Amino acid sequence: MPRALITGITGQDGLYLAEFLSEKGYEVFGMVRGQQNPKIPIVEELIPSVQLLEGDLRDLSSMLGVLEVAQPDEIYNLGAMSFVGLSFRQPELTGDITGMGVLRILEAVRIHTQGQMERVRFYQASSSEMFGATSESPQHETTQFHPRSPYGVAKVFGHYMTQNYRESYNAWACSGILFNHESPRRGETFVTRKITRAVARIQAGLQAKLYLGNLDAKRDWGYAKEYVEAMWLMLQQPEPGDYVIATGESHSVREFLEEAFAHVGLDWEQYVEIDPKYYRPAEVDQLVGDASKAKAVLGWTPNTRFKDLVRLMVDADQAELIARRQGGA
Ligand code: NAP
Ligand code: G4F
Repeated sequence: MPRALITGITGQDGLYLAEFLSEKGYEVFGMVRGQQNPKIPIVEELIPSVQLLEGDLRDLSSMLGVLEVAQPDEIYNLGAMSFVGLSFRQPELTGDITGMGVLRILEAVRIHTQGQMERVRFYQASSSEMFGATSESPQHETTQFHPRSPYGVAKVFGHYMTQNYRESYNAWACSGILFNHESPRRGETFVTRKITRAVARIQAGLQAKLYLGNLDAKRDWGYAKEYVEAMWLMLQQPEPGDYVIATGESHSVREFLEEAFAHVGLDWEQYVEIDPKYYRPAEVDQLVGDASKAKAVLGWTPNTRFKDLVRLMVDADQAELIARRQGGA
C-alpha cells in the first residue's frame, strides 16, 4: 500500500486530496499543528483511517519526526499561510511559513532520505499569485513572475527552492502552479465563499449587507475537487516537472456576485457595499491560465464551468444554513 503525507490536511485542498488518495488505496498521513484544530474531527470523520501527526512548517525537527513515522512514498506540501490579504499585515509570518517552510520540508526530506531524495516524490503547492502583474496572457509554465504580495513573493521562493533541490540533489519534486480553485470547503475569508455564504444568509434574513473591496479583479476560478487529481497525476509521471492548472476562463468579482445573487433571485446591487479596508496595497488585476501542458502530459482537464461552480457553492451554503438551523446551532 503506497504511503502519502499531506501537510495542510485541514485546509480545503488537503481534505479533498486525503479523500482522493484514500479512495485510491493509499495509507494517508496528515501533518497537523496541534490537536486543538476544530477541523480535525471533520478530517477523521471523512477519512477514518487517516493518521494525524504533529508538526509545523516553522520547525524542521518536528517534520523530521513526522517523516520518521510516516515513511512516505509521496509528500504533498499544501501547508501555507494562504490568505493574500493577511500576508500584507503579517509579511514576516507569511515568509516564514509559506516560503521558508518549503525549504525546511525539502531539507527534512534530504536528511530523512540520507541524500537520496529521488526515493520520495514531492509536490509543492505553487500559485498563480506568482505571476502577479505579468503582462503575458494567458499565463503558462514559463511566464515571468511578478508577485504583488508578500504571499506571492513567498510562493516564488518556495517554487525556486523546489526547482533548486531538483537540480542540486536530484529531488523528485514537482510544482503545481494552481490558479484559484474554490468549493464549499473554501475558507470563509476568500472572496468566493464570503459571497456565497452572504447570499445564503441574506436570503434567510440573517444578514443585511455584504462589504467587499475591489470588484474589478479577475480570476480564473476552478473547482478544487478536480484540482487535487492533477496534483496526484503530477507525481505519477516518469519525470518530475511543473504544471499550470487552470480553466482558461477569467471572470471578475462583480460577475461572481451577479451570478451568485441571481441564482437565488436577488439583485446584488441592493446588498453590496464597498469597504476600502478590503482593498490591498497592491492588487493582481487579472489572472487566466493556460493548462495545455497538463492536458497534453497528464491528460487532465477541468469539467466544472464558472456558473456551475458559483451555483454549487451557493447551494451548499444554503444547505449548511438549513442543517445548522435544524440542529439548533
Ligand atoms: P487553506 O485552506 O488555507 O489551508 C492551508 C493549510 O495550511 C491548513 O491546513 C493550515 O492548517 C496549514 N498551515 C498553516 N500554517 C501552517 C504551519 N505553520 N505549519 C503547517 N501547516 C500550516 O489552503 P488551500 O486553499 O487548501 O490551499 C492549499 C495550498 O495550495 C496552499 O499552500 C495554498 O497557498 C496553495 N494554493 C491555493 C490555491 C487556491 O486557490 N486554493 C491556489 C494556488 C495555490 P491550520 O488548519 O492549522 O491553519
Ligand atoms: O479570494 P481572494 O482572497 O483570493 P486571491 O487573492 O486571488 O488568492 C487566492 O488564490 C491564489 C491563487 O491565485 C492562492 F494562491 C491564494 O492562496 C488564495 O487561495 O481574492 C480574490 C480577489 C482579489 O483581487 C481581492 O482583492 O477578490 C478581491 N476582493 C474584493 N473584495 C476580495 C474582497 N477578496 C477578499 N478575500 N475579500 C473581499 O472582501
